[in-house]
Amino acid sequence: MSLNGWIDLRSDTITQPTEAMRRAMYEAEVGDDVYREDPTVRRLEELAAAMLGKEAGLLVTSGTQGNLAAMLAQAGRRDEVILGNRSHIHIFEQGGIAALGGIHPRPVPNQPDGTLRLEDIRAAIRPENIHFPRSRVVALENTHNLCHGSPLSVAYTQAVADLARAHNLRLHVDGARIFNAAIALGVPARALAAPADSLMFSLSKGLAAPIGSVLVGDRDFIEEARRARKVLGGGMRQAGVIAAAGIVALTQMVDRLAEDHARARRLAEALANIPGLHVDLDRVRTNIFYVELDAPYDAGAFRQALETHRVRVLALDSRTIRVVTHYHITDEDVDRAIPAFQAALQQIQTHG
Ligand code: TLP
Repeated sequence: MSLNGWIDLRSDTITQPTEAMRRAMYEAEVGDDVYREDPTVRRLEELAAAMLGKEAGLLVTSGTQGNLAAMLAQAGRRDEVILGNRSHIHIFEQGGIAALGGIHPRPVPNQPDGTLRLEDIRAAIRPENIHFPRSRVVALENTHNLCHGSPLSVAYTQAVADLARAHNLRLHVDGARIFNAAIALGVPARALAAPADSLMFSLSKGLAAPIGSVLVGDRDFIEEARRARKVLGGGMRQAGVIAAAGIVALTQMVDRLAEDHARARRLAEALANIPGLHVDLDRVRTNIFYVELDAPYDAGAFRQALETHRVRVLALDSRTIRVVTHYHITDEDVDRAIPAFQAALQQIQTHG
């Protein structure tokens, strides 16, 4: 079901709530969640915690708020977080951990597969010294958005957790797309979450809920995160209307993510065959992939040309576009998109 005739490959965030979600929202039993009196929010939080194998969960308004609340709960002013130089927290969250939390970011290079090398993490951990901030948290991202939607394995996540713990640091996972990672790797999401002290995942991306992410972790962490969420303005009242859609997302929309991965794969393989476009097929593992354009093609012009065919993508820089499959991208949309990419390239060749 494409949206208003558009094949919108910009992001899985554009997905709209399913009929079952809209019905559940309408029927949701609600209360004041700041008083913890919303039964639907509590049900969602318990379900999320159980699915991720953690003690407790906390509904937050967005992935950005979830990551920030997790950092505020685990690090203070003058502390440091070790994170990837291409991580969403570092690139796309307005530097919120520093701006609002006084937490210093310590970026280390993301490898092409989204990992941070263990030796780079080790080297970034601060020894006790009056000149240095104190290292408190290591943050990973799974799947890794800017690193080709790569999933990080259980073994790798465990290795980072072991290293972090040996130095008294905590491990946070930005798991906005953790269920995509689980499906791509063929492991339960709880196995990917097990090594982490805190994990955020999104309801509002591939799972198609309209709003919300959930933080999971142990009870003490969740209580701190609940305080942090409140100061960030995220203490919601009758939030059961949001949580109801989230419950549908978790019970009905997880397994189908495999279809998004298969369609991304098919589209990526077709685009890789178009002269002028490059896709690193080895890296196409989930629902996100990147396409590089040969010089002198310009990604911005290409994006515009694609829109004349009612296909939308994101241009990341002058050579790179991002393609994301999701609930509203069907097999027919993939069939229609392929000639559109071909035609758009010809258009910018002729006019550009
Ligand atoms: N990602 C969005 C944009 O912000 C780039 C997208 O279209 O992919 N962590 C990761 C890994 C994300 O990809 C995102 C959103 C977030 C956190 C933030 O989630 P929201 O948008 O709910 O604040």
